Amino acid sequence: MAGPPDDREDVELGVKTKPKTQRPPMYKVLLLNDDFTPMEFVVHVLERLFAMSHAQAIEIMLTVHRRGIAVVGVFSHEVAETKVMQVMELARRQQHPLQCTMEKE
Ligand code: TYC
Repeated sequence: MAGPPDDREDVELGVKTKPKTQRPPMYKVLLLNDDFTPMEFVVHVLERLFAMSHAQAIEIMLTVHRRGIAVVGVFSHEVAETKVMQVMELARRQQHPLQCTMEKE
């Protein structure tokens, strides 16, 4: 910064500088349980769209099955929206009632 400290524009104008630690908001992608979607289909979706290992996918699927809901990943708004759409589209094509949603972190 050129000049003495009180020459700085933000000091003179009293403009608040945004903290450097500010990050864009992130979104949790959530998978919901239902009584009809086959477990293997949920595992397949988690492997294919969330790049999980088979073991990880089984673990998350079982968490959703037992607890009703689980976070499957945290992404930017755009990526989260795309993931939700892809899950819903795969489920729709196979006529499974699987539900996926997103929520601001
Ligand atoms: N509850 C389903 C069953 O017993 C399996 C399931 C798991 C469905 C996770 C949805 O997000 C889900 N077949």
